[in-house]
Amino acid sequence: MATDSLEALQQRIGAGDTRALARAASLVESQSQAGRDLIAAMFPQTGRTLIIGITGPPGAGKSTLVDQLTKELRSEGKTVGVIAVDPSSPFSHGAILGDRIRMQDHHSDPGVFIRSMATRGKLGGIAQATLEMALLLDAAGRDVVLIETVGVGQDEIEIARLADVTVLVLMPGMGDDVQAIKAGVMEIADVFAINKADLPGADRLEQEIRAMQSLADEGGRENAAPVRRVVASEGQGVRELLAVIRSAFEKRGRQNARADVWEFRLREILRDNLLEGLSDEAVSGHAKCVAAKMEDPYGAVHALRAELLAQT
Ligand SMILES: Nc1nc2c(ncn2[C@@H]2O[C@H](COP(=O)(O)OP(=O)(O)OP(=O)(O)O)[C@@H](O)[C@H]2O)c(=O)[nH]1
Ligand SMILES: [Mg+2]
Repeated sequence: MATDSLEALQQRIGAGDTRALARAASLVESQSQAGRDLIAAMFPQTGRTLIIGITGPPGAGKSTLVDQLTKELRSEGKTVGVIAVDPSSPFSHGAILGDRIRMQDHHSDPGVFIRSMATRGKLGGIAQATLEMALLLDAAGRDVVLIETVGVGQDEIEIARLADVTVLVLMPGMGDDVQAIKAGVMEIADVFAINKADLPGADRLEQEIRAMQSLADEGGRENAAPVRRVVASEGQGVRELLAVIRSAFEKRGRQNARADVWEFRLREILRDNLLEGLSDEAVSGHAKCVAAKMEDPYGAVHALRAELLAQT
């Protein structure tokens, strides 16, 4: 892309032009250099957006909550960007499609920009692409960006941590599932949302969360992540949840919170960037050699590094 058109695009995005934003989103989505150049150029304008990560097990009501948070934010006059990420499954495009249909209420509203993203079966990349999309929306002046990730595996957790504030959505009746997902997942939550509080079992779920928090008990009770009940399908408790999300971010101190988040983001970008420079075949080729004891692991890493350096 010629420099002048990149500049023109930058100006239009800065002015809040939704079509320019859609065009830039495509550049970012295709992980093109032009997309990165654009974000780098617009980076000084970023940092005003509150990026909220919404994660949790399938069916907990994340999309319904994203929809309700969007409604609430729009009623405040705030502009919103929504990124729906599916890092793990190539089969759940149906879910994302369903979410899109649900979000159609907002489709005629230029104050809501929705983008869904899925992996293309490449090593790494999705965390970086998600972050780039969030930064683009930030540069474009969106007040709040909501990132919904599906599932609670390692990949999803990493993506959730790219946000300024991470909300873990749980629902009653998961029984021992809470136990199953607690390892490594509970810690990422800045805020717990107990959704479907209209169903039986919300009390028990809240007790389980509190019990886990007191086991971890890192910074004492007042530092424990707040727990809020919502009925997303009815919009109940959504305003309160939003207030809690905002204060969770403010409480850590804006600058500190940002530096913490950026430390994580930089590691993610670095890792994705490095992996991006290598083909899947190169990595799996060395893996086969190491498995067959034809190469030691450090030799493999050395060879892969040499391959990366040769490109620069
Ligand atoms: N009873 C009840 N049902 C709800 C509530 N919120 C959402 N649901 C329903 O729960 C189902 C799943 O909601 P989604 O918002 O699609 O859940 P999700 O977490 O986005 O699901 P995935 O993206 O597939 O992981 C839908 O049928 C919703 O209508 C609630 O507060 N109470
Ligand atoms: Mg969903």
